[in-house]
Amino acid sequence: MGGFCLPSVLLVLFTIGMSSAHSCKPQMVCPFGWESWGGSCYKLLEETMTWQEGRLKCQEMGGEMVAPSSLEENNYLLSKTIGNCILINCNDLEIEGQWVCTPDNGGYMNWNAYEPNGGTRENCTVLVPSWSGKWNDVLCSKICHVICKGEEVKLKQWRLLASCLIGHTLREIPTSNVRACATECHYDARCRSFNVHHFGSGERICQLNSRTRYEADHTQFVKSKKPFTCIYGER
Ligand code: GN1
Ligand code: CA
Ligand code: CA
Repeated sequence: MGGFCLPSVLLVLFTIGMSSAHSCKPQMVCPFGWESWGGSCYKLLEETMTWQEGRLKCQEMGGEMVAPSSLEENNYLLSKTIGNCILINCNDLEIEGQWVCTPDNGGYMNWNAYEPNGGTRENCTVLVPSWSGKWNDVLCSKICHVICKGEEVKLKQWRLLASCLIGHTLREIPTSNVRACATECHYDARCRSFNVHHFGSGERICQLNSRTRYEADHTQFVKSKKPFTCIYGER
């Protein structure tokens, strides 16, 4: 449970991800399923796709297709790699030979020897694992892996109560802990509160709710039978 400010999240008052009076910095987190590296968050997408599709997909997920700004970051991407190319968010579509990267990566480039060489035919960029991560300009229709990059965010304060809100589930996620559930809720614009159900088997389920207890019928806010079989969280 590293990262919690209070001695035990389930024993004392129920607040997590907080910056409390002393000894607690605001906790920066990546969304569930994204990996934290160098103060940013990264996600390797499962499917391969074109450069344009990769840009859109990453934006839909609240990030940008990655354009590394250092050799360290380039090597990090290389270490994530499966397959034979990763799309890089740099292009010379507008003006041939004038490479533009998004978001601005400070002008970092890592072209392989004799690249870029494709003239007006090759206007998109890939990182080539078999070239130790060096870049190649390629056709924008080339199908490659995509890594999205996003910002770490402050985990907001959550009030936790030994209850559950019934009947307003947006979606359920198995095998989750309270913090992961809070993070998941944070990243779902529709999520207003969450429940974590603890079952006898040790299994936990994270339920994202479309309402808080104030917006629901009070009979739907049910006290946990044993102390922590159900935990409800709201901001
Ligand atoms: C590939 O397939 P070929 O050899 O014509 C590559 C070029 C590289 C070149 C380097 C679509 O071209 O971008 O510059 O190898 N084309 C694609 O040898 O990946
Ligand atoms: Ca070009
Ligand atoms: Ca090329």
